[in-house]
Amino acid sequence: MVVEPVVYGASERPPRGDYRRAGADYTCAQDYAAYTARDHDTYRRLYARQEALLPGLACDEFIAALPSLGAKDRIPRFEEVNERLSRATGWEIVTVPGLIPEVPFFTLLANRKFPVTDWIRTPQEFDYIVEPDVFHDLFGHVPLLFNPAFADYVQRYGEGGLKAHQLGACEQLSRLYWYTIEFGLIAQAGGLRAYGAGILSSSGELNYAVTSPEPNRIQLDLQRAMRTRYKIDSYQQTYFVIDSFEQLFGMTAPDFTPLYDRVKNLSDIAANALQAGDKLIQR
Ligand code: HBI
Ligand code: FE
Repeated sequence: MVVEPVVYGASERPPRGDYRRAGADYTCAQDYAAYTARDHDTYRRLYARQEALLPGLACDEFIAALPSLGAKDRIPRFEEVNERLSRATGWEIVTVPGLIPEVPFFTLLANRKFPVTDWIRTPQEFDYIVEPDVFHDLFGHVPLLFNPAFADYVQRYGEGGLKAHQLGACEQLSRLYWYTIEFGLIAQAGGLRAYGAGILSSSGELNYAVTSPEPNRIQLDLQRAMRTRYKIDSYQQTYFVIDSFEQLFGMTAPDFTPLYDRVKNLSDIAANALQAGDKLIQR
């Protein structure tokens, strides 16, 4: 789940995180002492509920890597996760107070650093939260960084983001992020499975994305995804499907510049629309 870093006017509630803690690169230290027993219990409950939902819905690689997060009954110390993650794929998670601007975000990814928010939602927000908290970022995003092909894709996405920023193509690239890293589906031997963090960390959308007859499911095409608008506060109306993480990595090998040039002159596609040429994927 990604919400644009919003400038909070005086009338709106301030961002959840304390950005005064952050340095120039927007990273800070995980404030482990600040967690209350209630915070750890919220994490334990979220983890237990989501783990029980995974079989038959989450991709094989996610299920295999999840135990690498370590503790289930408390919020893990990020440095504990990093001991395993850095050995697996050379990635490390860094702490951020919340959503950060695009260029610092892309810069971190390009350097194999994944930004993980360190605060956790309140019990009242157990079922839904607008901004990414530590459960969304850690449970949703980090396990697949243990998979080499996916980890390479995320770094290449970060490198592409810095290029996109120079070309004024961030909107197109954020759609690609949304429809892969956040809400992507993958076709596996057992059937369709989720690999996107926004799906994997959601108690309701995980079953919906993989099994509901309502949404469109389309074979991933970069241009099509970059043209497609998305919703940030409801289940997706369209999901894009890949065949493997190696395929996803391979798709992003060529320079995106000609792709941006084409997409910029084409109209946006509504989140629920189908287009001629869409390769529909059946559940
Ligand atoms: N910041 N912490 C954080 N996490 C994200 O996933 C994130 C972000 N800032 C911007 C962003 N995602 C999206 O706009 C990307 O498409 C760039
Ligand atoms: Fe996310």
